[in-house]
Amino acid sequence: MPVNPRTVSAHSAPKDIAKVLREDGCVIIANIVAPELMDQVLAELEQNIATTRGGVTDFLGHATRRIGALIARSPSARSLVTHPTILNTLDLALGDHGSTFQIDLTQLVDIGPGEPGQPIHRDQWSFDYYPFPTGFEAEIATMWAATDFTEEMGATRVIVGSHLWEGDPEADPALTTGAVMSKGSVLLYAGSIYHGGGSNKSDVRRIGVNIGYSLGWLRQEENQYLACPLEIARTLPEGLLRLMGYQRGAAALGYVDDLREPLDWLYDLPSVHTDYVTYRRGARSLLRQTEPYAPTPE
Ligand SMILES: O=C(O)CCC(=O)C(=O)O
Repeated sequence: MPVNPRTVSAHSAPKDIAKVLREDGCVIIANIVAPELMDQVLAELEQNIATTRGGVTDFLGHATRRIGALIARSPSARSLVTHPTILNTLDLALGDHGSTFQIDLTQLVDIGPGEPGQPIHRDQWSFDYYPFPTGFEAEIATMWAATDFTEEMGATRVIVGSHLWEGDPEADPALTTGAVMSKGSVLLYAGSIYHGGGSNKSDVRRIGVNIGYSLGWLRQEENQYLACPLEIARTLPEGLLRLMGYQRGAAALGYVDDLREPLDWLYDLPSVHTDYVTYRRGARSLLRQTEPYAPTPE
């Protein structure tokens, strides 16, 4: 008998949200942002949505439009990426597995009427099907409801508890349930959980904003350095830049030229060397800096 994803309140403590995520592989946070914020995201992406066509494979969905580069294209989407409840939950859920974490991808997923269900999959398969140990999360995604998510409209389908399945068995779609939620709510789901976009049997579009996060030592799915022009990057808050990858993924991963932090490269600052322990202690907390970056040369 399929089990519904659990829903928690927007005022829940990150440790309680992380607990459900660890136990079930997914959790819905109800009404975490105002529906108007989601309208703003859609308005900022209107042109992109209007000029984007459906996908070319069954996986991408022929009646599904996917729009990326959300940090460059939608200033309002940036506040979803850096939402404190999400970052604090990720810190607990991903934190043990790396010095830091980063954005994996940003993508609006607009499922049109008549679209059949997406093949059920694990997002972590994108890491070349590496067999991560059961219970080890390398990636956690969010799906923000930019419209209501109903069963009929194609709410994301999940198999609660499947993040703990050993190996990669074939999943029976009959085991899935829809992550039903209202506009302004968010579904968090582990890279190891079986899930997929639902079939849209309604006559309206189901639109979600999919923002994924992965361990700092993995390659990002969406290349943030190329997806966001440098002149826009230089206007962004420090924490967001660090999440985009302008921060080493671990002490020696992703430095530029003379062992420089990518953020120092962005602002043409000299290199500051840190040892592994110092780096690991400080890196994750810096993701929470929400002010525009103000470089202070030595
Ligand atoms: O649109 C959805 O609900 C899920 C999308 C998804 O899982 C994917 O595209 O990998």
